[in-house]
Amino acid sequence: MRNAEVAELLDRLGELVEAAGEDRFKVIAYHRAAASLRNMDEDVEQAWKERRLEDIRYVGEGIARKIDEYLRTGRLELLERMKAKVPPGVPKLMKIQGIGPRTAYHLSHDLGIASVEDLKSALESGRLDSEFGPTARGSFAVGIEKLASFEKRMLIPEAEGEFQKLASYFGALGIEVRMAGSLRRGKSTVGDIDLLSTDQRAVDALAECPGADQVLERGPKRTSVKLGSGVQVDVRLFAPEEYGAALVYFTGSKDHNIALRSLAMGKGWKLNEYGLFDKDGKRLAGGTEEEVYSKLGMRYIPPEMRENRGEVEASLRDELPDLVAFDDIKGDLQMHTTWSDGSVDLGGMAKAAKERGYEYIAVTDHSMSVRVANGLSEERFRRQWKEIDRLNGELAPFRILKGVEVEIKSDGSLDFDRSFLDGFDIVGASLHQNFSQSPDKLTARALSALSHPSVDFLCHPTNRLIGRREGNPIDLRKVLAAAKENGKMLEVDGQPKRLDLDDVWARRAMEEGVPVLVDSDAHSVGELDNIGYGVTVARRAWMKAGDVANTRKLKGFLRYLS
Ligand code: DGT
Ligand code: CA
Ligand code: CA
Ligand code: ZN
Repeated sequence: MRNAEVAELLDRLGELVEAAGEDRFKVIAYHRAAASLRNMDEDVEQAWKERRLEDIRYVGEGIARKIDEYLRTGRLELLERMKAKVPPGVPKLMKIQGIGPRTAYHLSHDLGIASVEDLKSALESGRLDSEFGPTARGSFAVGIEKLASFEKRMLIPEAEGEFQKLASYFGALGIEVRMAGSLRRGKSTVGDIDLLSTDQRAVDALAECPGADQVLERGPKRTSVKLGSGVQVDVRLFAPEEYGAALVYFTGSKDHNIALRSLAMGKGWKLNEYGLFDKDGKRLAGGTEEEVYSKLGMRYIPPEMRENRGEVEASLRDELPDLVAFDDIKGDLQMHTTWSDGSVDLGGMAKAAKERGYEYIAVTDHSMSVRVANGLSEERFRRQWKEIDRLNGELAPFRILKGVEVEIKSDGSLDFDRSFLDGFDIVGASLHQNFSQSPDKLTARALSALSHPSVDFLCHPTNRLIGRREGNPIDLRKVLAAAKENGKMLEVDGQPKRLDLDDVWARRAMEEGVPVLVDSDAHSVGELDNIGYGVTVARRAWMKAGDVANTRKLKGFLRYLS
């Protein structure tokens, strides 16, 4: 599959075109085609060989020609020309929040600042004091900070992908390794990958791993490498009687460890990565995690809960919740098809969902004012409903709910009026536009959707894009209160770049008694798996099956909706 590679190329081209200050529509077109390539399940090279590039969504004649040139020759003339035209570092500088093409051009072309590091040292040296006022300089500094903290961390699928590759590499050598760290806890972003093993060969094997570009540290009990992708991986070696304590320690979180350690100290014991010891240094536990927790008088704590957010106390009182699991989910309530911006047709999505064992799904294509996503008019929705009715006949007892992700417009009104919206089985409302409004206005938009009689849930409430855009500054306390008052649900969107609501707010929603639904927001068959990331968020939010609306069976869910 070269889809990711070609998508990357188009994104690069889009960035350069944007940096050159050229046509906005071209920029959007390149990025949109790139996203479409990433989303699709088919191999772009295959489509190319069969001369079907233009059948790919958002790939028109011009972009098809560029993909063809690249796959034929391994390079793209236009990209090279743009690289020559755009001063060095401009696309990179534009990644800093608050720096647009013009400022980036000025910085690079006139001031010789060709990288984020350059900008940082120029700011520190005072060299820019005569060029920019204190407000602008302050916002550059904030933007640099944010970029740095974003760029260092991976989203879960990337981290999982790297882990899978490593696990099969070690597996082929007959070496068992276990995952620890933030990846095991299911955190939405992962800094580096932590592995543990009891097998002596693991430390050398990691250093010799084909993907390892750079060995950062190599000792008898620990190796640390940097992979070609820039990801750092640590492997640490422990004796079998230490392994459980090591798993606890390196799974973390640090705050969880500190809480455990002080609990041990309270008993006059010592807890570290090698085991739990009494005051004479005699080993009390260490071989397994269960043993360590149990010796401390606790139930085993699932890794997702280990954030020192009350889990230690709950475990001591034997009040840990029985966390929701993927198998509890009976239906997926947000997904897109080729009717709007998905890459698979309705029948394809429905059949794939049925094969996954769901009892129901909701198809929630965008409504008409989301033009970039090819949003549907009333008339097109009516045609889609006919197709849904036909498919429901074919796939019964599996059920496709007629859904919509209806746009909340700038004034808080919805794309469709009530009489039309009531024709849907389920209505999710969301914001995709005009985020520059004041926090009050943005909050009012969400609240007005939550008071609309036809709306069932609010989609991705903050609109964050992890690593790229912080959530909107809406008042989530008010959103929770309104959802509760009006009996609406809030979404945990399982797209790894969204995970919105996040774990902290999902937990607050649950505590306030606001029902939450967990869905994939899939735009392709493969992305139906996103729901697993959403379930992880729900587990990190301490949710039981009963706290997630779509763990209900079809009948119960329909009753609940009405
Ligand atoms: P990351 O990699 O930034 O996404 O987050 P983690 O949680 O994987 O952190 P990492 O890789 O620095 O360390 C792995 C675990 O090791 C961490 O979750 C807890 C444990 N750990 C690391 N440093 C300390 C420490 O100074 N004190 C304690 N108690 N535990 C630590
Ligand atoms: Ca880590
Ligand atoms: Ca680490
Ligand atoms: Zn959406």
